[in-house]
Amino acid sequence: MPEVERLNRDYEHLKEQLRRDNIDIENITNALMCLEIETPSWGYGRGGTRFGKFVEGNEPTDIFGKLEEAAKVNRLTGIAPSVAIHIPWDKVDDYNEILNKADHLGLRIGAINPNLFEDQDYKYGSLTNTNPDIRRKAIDHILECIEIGKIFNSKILSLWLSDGTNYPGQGDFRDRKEWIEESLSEVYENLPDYMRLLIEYKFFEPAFYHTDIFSFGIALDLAKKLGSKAQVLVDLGHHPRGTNIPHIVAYLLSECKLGGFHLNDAKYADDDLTTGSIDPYQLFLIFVELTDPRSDTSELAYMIDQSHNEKNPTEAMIQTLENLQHIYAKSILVDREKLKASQMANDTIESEETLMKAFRTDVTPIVKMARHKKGLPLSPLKELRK
Ligand code: PSV
Ligand code: MN
Repeated sequence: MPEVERLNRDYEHLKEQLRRDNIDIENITNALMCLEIETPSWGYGRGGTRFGKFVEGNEPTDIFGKLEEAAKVNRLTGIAPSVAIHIPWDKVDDYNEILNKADHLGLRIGAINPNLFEDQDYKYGSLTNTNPDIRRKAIDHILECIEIGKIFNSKILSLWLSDGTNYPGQGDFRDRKEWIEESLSEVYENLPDYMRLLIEYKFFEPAFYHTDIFSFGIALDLAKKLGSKAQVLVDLGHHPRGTNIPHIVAYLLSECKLGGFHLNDAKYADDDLTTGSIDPYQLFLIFVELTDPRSDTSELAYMIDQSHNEKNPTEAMIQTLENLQHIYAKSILVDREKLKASQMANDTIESEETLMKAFRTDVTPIVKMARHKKGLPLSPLKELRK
């Protein structure tokens, strides 16, 4: 049977099944057609570990080649029209060249990521360095990134601070807190109206004793002190094992302080693996919070932050997008009224069953129909490998 015919049959079958639960399949298909996920320029290069890097030889090394890969991904999936950049990894003399290239490829540049972790001057911290000249240099770099963002009309300045210490007594926690607050105030004052500052936290690494912005609580506190244009960025790999990330997401949403995600998956720490590869159920529970009718996600930035050592980065990117489409559709299937009723009645089994029912539903026909309606290949990964 031809693929489209099979799809129509499976879609009608699922439509009927969902109708019995008063779910309109078209709403989910339409929602899926609107989903957009940003891919990172750095995710198209070959990743590595400190033990080595295995290259195939055909990975792009500059921003222009990376944009071509991103365009391929967007052409095949239709949901990744923007690309995040990292400065200075993507530094060029004339940013209009990036602008023109992106435009030509049907892409736009999304979040600008300053890099405060590689320069030799940052050995003992960037915004928290005891040397005021180095703190100045770090602030100036962020301000430069705001200027670069203006060229692209970018709505997001995405800040991750690697600052921390390795040994007890090495740094003064309170001085460092003050320096961060001072620096970020200056950054905040220089943001154009349309740009938001997203503060990314990370439990540990590269520092092992303490990290200045190690938790969502600290990022939230900073964002609240700064104002409405500052929000928190949740990188899924930046938590201690066992952390309830869906709870963090719900908390931030209820405070209107969830700015965006760095999507990936992890088995141990910041593994940067394909999103949904290790714990798809956790990803589902995160999306259950995001698709809760009370959540305002209109400005939320879904961004990928992955690094691949053995997988081909472009293939891994498509796998991630596919996983996200499936999980997103499943999360919309949750019967919210039923869930609320069972929660109010303290019926734990029924609450969990309500989630499980949605999670177990095979939404492949919806994902494929959303692609079909946009004139995209039904199986982007297969198409790429042809
Ligand atoms: C740090 O681990 C991080 O998650 C930040 O977002 C950086 O910008 C990115 O990874 C670099 O790969
Ligand atoms: Mn990240």
